[in-house]
Amino acid sequence: MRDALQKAREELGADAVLLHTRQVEGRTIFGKRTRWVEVDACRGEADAARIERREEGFDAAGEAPTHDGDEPAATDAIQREIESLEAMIDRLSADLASPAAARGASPGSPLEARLRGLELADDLVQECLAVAEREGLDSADPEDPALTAALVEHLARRIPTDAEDDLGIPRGRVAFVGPPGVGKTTALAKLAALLKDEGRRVRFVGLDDRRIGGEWELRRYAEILGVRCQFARDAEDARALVAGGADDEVVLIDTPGTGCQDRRGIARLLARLPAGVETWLILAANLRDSHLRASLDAFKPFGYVRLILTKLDETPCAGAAANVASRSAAPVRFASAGPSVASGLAAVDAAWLAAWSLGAPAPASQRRSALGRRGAGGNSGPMDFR
Ligand SMILES: Nc1nc2c(ncn2[C@@H]2O[C@H](COP(=O)(O)OP(=O)(O)OP(=O)(O)O)[C@@H](O)[C@H]2O)c(=O)[nH]1
Ligand SMILES: [Mg+2]
Repeated sequence: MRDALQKAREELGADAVLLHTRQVEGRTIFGKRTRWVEVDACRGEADAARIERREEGFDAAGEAPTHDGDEPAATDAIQREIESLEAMIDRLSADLASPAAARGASPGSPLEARLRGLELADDLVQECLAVAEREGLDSADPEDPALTAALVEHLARRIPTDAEDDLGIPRGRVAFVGPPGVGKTTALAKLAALLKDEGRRVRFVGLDDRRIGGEWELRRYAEILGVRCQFARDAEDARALVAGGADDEVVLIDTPGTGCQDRRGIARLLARLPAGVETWLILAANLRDSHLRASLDAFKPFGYVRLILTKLDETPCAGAAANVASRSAAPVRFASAGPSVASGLAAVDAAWLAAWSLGAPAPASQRRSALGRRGAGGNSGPMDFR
């Protein structure tokens, strides 16, 4: 007991008080039987009294608890935890109300079964069924070309797209943000390769100081592509690097992966991004639908103007493309399929995304060059990477 008190005083200070002790039996990692004493302690008599009152389920005379020392910080942390749990519950409720719940119900027609099989979001499934009914099309034959064309047309109208005269080819300074591992750095390198093919000057600025190897990956891509590459150590550095350089240069900014629950990481990245930088959100089509939705929300403070959807080759649920695209106010501008930097990034638009999600071929009129120009030669067509 004396040892326990001594240890508690070393950790918590001279006025440490022991609350509970209990003997515990167990084994060491080598399997030998052992016993130890588990000790609960706190700082000073006042804390001990407060803990006792809480354990009994009330605060003295119904008074609001007084805060001192670290308590406000702890209360804030608990508040944040509660908010994040509430957000999680909201998302789970939304999931239950849509496709997952619907999977439990009997899928009415063969068309409904097909749409749910593609994991199209519930609201889009209902709309497609309504279109089929309104147009008098046969829901028993989901392969019917007239039905497919009507559904592609409907979904395409639900997806925001770039204006004809604004192809969304990055100009100026563009930062790629998004959750960890979605393919931000790869998409950045793929886009740089396309821009270089068009004779554009490209420079990389790296802000990824979080992941071991993040800097190396960008540097290596830069070497392969013959692109200048610089790394910013802090916000001031980032401002200077991004502001410098030629006016006709495209500066592509690589950022650390930031989880949609990581509010602190998002705030930190926002503070590091220089003003005047356009932000694009990168999402992977193989993420769960609830994760995609949470990411669309979590990155709103960046004011992202375009999306890139990656890993289309890795997802079994084609519907993810229409789900993401229809929920985002910013258009999905490029889609990526495959890790190779030399290929697999193509400009896409609403019609293409709708066709992809329904497993239909892209309309011939939508075939464009890799960067999205209509009629530019040598286009293999984005649908080739299905
Ligand atoms: N199959 C497939 N793999 C991809 C695609 N894009 C990227 N990858 C792979 O996904 C992994 C992660 O790619 P990165 O570009 O490093 O992802 P990131 O978002 O920059 O990752 P962090 O910086 O760690 O957040 C790598 O193994 C890439 O080769 C894609 O479209 N399809
Ligand atoms: Mg990266």
